[in-house]
Amino acid sequence: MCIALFAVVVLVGWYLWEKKQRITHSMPGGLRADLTIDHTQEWELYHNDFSLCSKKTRVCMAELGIRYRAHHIDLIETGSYQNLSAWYLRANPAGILPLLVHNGHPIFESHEQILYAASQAETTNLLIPTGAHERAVMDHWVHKSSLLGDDPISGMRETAGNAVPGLTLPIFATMIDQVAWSKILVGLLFHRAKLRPLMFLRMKSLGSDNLATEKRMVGVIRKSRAAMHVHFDELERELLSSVGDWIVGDQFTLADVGMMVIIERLAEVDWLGEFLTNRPQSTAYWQSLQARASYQEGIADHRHPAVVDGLAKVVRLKKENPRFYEALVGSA
Ligand SMILES: N[C@@H](CCC(=O)N[C@@H](CS)C(=O)NCC(=O)O)C(=O)O
Repeated sequence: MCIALFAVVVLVGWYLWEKKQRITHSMPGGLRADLTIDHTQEWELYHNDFSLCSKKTRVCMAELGIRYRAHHIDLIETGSYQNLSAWYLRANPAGILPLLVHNGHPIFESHEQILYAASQAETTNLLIPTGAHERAVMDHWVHKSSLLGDDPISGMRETAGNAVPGLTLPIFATMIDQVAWSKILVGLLFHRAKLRPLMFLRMKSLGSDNLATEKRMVGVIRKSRAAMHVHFDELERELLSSVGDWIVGDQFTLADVGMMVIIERLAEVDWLGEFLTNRPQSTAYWQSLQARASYQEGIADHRHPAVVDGLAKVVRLKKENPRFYEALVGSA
C-alpha cells in the first residue's frame, strides 16, 4: 500500500515537473521579430522528412536557392514525439513542424513561411507574380494547399491540405504499428491538441490490419477522398484555363509549391492514380512538377525509411485484406 502510494506520488511529481518544462500553446502564423531562438546561421529550418508542411517549406527554399541549417525533428509517425520535447517547445510552443528561423526570429505556419522566404529572395518576384489577378490566383492556391487548424480533418472541403490527413490515415496506421506504446503515450500526456495523439493511440490499439473495422476512420477516409476529388476538379479547370504549364500561366509560383506537396503526398501513400484518372491537365502538371530540381531537393532526397516500410505494408494490405481495400478504395 505504502509503496503504491509512493509510486503514485513520484509519478504525479514527475508529470507535473515535466509539464512545467513543456509549455504548449498555439502560435499565430507569421514572423515574430520580438522572439529570438538560438541559431548559428541566417536561415535554420526545423522539419521532418515525412511532414507535408515541412516538404512545402523545403521545396520553397530550394526554389529560392536559400541555404539553411536543417534540424530534423521526429514526429510520432517517424518514431517519437521529439516535437514535444522541452527544448523544441521552447522554440515552438505549438509543438508542430516546420519552424523556419531567420536571423534567429521564428516564422510560424508553413504557408506564412513560404511567403516570408519569397519576400526575402534576392531576385524580386521570384515565386510571387506581380499582376493583381495573378497574385489573387496564387493566393487562392496557397490557401487551398494549406493545412489549417488543430483538427486537420475538419476543413477538408475548404482546403486540399486538410483533405490530406484523412487520406494519410492508412500509412499513419502502418507506421504507428512499428512505434512503441510508451512513445505514443507521451502525446497523450503533453500534446496540446489531444485529438491527434488519441487518433494514433486508437490506430495502435486496432493495428493497421484492422483499420477498416473502425467506422469513424473509414468515414473520414471516404469524406477526405470525396473532398479531394472536388479539389482536383478545380485544379483541372484552373490548369486548363492557364496559359502556361503552371497554375499562374508561365510563372512557377508558391501556388505550385503548395500543390506539388499535396500531389506528391497522394503518390507517397499510393493514392494518386485515382485522382489523376481522366484528368489530363493534372497528369501533365504532375510530370512537370517532378522535373523541378526543387522536387528532388525538397522531397525525393528526404525519403524516410519508416515511410518506405509503411507504404510497402499499405500496398500489401490492399492486396491481401479485402476489407482494408474496400475501406480505402471502395464506393464512397
Ligand atoms: N498549419 C501548420 C500545420 C503544421 C502541422 O500540423 N504539422 C504537422 C506535420 S505536417 C505536425 O507537426 N504534427 C505534429 C503533431 O501534431 O504531433 C503549418 O502549415 O505549418
